[in-house]
Amino acid sequence: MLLIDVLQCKKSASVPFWFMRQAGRYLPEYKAVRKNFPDFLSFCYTPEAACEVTLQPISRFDMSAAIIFSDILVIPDALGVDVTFVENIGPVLTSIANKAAIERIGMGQHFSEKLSPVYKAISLTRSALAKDKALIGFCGSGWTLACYMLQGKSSRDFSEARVFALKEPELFKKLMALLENAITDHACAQIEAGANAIQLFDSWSGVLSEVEFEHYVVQPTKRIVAGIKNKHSSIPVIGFPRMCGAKLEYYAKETGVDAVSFDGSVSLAYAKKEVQPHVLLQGNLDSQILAEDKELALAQTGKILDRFAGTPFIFNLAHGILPHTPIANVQAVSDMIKNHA
Ligand code: 1CP
Repeated sequence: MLLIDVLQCKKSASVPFWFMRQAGRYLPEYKAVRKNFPDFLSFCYTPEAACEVTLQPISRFDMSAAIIFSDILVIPDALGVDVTFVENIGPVLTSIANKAAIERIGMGQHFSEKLSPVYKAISLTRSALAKDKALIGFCGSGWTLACYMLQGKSSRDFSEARVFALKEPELFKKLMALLENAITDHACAQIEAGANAIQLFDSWSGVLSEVEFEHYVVQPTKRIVAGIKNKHSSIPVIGFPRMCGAKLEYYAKETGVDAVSFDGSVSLAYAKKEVQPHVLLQGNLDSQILAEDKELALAQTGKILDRFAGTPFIFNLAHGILPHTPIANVQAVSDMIKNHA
């Protein structure tokens, strides 16, 4: 598996690539399956459907890895939080920003039973996927899951979640400890079902101050990575503290992740100079450029490849593929990466 070889720092002639949200609404074959499930979570919990859409982008674009079709919010769902996905709004959760609610949620037997369809989807997908392609499992990391659970919905700055953490430090600590256990458990179970690598999404790390970033992102991630490695020492972990800017170097040095995914909040020069000496890099084509302008996307892809090809590197986007992205643009970028020698 090219992706795993590179994550284990083996020399390779070609650049592995995959795209965040590579299974999604920009593909007509995804929409055809999606329309059978009015409820997004029941789609995630139907192993055959999740397996089918996980494989769709690989058939079209021949990426080096598939990422299991699921969502980060399956963890709050399995912990007993009420989670629904509302069309054109996104996730809506019953906020747990009070003592009684935090004390009510927990792992128990229910947790792994609820998530068993995800593990079934992983084992089906691993069997169906070509042997040279890696299968990536994933989880939201602690802060990002806490954001949705405390705020109850998406937000630009998650100010209610931040304020809760500052005003109720003991309750927040309790919630984060519970999440760290749940995330470690879910990551390990995905590995045991057949995932070859794990990505931890900390999508909302960019709203935090330096001190908050240390306590809500870096230290929890460090404990989660140690927990995963304790059981599965050879499985690579990729961390994605989205939009964290120059805090990325510290995250890379401190958390124990094997690789970091980076976005446009740092330059290619910064990533190469400050981060690559510590961990492998994955990134960072702008998703909007990919959606809007094929020529620009190819020019940017060329710049990224010129900078990083020949070093251990995984090509990816800065964030997920947008639903209006033309298939031709994804095809052109994929072809360019594959033909880059
Ligand atoms: O109907 C649909 O098609 C809903 C869109 C959708 C999809 C395709 C959602 C709702 N989730 C997903 C799948 C998903 N989510 C994957 C699949 C694997 C792949 O990449 O192909 C992954 C990795 C995720 C991860 C995820 N979900 C993140 C982390 C990455 C990121 O985008 O920052 C987050 C924050 C979520 C929450 C979520 N799920 C869906 C929505 C609309 C949201 C909210 C996003 C927000 O708050 O802005």
